[in-house]
Amino acid sequence: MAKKSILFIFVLALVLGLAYGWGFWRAPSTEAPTISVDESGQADPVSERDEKVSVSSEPESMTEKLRVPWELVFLPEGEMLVTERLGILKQLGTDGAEIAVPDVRQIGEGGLLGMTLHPDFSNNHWIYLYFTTDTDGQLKNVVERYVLGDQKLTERTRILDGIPADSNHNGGRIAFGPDGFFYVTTGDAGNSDLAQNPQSLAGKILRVGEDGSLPEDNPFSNAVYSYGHRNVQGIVWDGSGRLWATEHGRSGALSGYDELNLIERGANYGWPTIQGDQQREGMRTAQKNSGATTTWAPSGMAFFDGSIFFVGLRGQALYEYIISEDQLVEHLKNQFGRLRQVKIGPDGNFYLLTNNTDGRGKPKEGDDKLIRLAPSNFSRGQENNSDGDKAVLLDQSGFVSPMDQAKKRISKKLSGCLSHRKLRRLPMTNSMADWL
Ligand SMILES: [Ca+2]
Repeated sequence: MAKKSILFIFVLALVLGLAYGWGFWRAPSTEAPTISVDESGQADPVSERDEKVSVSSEPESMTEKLRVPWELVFLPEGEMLVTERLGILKQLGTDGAEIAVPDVRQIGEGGLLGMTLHPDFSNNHWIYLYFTTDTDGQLKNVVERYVLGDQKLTERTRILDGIPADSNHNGGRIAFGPDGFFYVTTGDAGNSDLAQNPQSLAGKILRVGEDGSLPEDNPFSNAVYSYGHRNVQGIVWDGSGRLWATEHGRSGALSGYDELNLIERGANYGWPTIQGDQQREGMRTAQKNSGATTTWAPSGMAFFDGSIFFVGLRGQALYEYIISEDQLVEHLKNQFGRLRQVKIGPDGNFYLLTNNTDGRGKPKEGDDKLIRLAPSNFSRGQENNSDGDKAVLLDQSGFVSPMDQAKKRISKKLSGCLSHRKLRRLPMTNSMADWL
């Protein structure tokens, strides 16, 4: 009897001990959702990233076999337009129309690049295009405005002319700001001295009116808004109306020092005088840089849920800069190859353009693609990462030490069993027609 009691107590203790241990082990999964705070100070449950959209969290290939796509816009009726660098405006939808843009010269990184719609597009049908041309004997970048009609462009109007061009460093992103002005990003066209010259349109962010007219408060009495840039291919405004821009750092044997900058009117962003964390009076040091040994080759940007998202070409990732935490997170690393643009659609989803067919990438089957992903693919912060997300928290310089990588792998293995998000390989069978 005594033996049985002892055995009973022993078994009871064992069961209670295991139960306690299991509960302790399981503790993280029963916690309330992590609350993040965006730059406006408003608490925002991370789970809200799932609520605004109706699609599954699986990435979907919306359209394939694009030829070096550079920009996409969403038309009011639900279709999309994509620029292809060779000079084609491709309408994605039931008709799949292709519109040739006149006088585009595709050379190196140049060609048909940026595109945006006028804020009142529904009424005026104005579409803006940034492209490289050499029709009057000089290679240059220009911005033209057209009326987008039924599968054709009419009422051609040149808004900006004479932006220095070269086979590399052509900038090319265009967008309307919350102030109603039209912003244009340019590159130094391979001549870094031009970036520091406020009278040159090279290596700048430009700001003009919808017809190319000069705003009265531009800092240098020309189209220049900020200067000292090397090659800006991404701009976006955050929830507070602040302008952010990505910029390519030095290239060649010495790569790295790619930048994320917070842009202010008239400011000098330092190229080629300062790089990385260097400081100089009268110049702005980047908000974040990739460090001396890491290359993002950053391009298009989007703002979502308190974060600045931007894509990387050579970095082959979608980067997320969490503004309130001053923290950089890497998503989708090496999953889709080189990425040119990220946009948030009217449906709340992320849309990515790959850039694997211009000779610098390794095209996968169906490249180049337009890919749709639900925001739930991007859990926030290191502790929050799901196993499928493959997000990596980058330190100040963008470098993750091997020890940190190992720690991260172990922590992911542990958290993987708690994960409810899996980002599987992209199914290659979906077409735009299926989606529409
Ligand atoms: Ca800089």
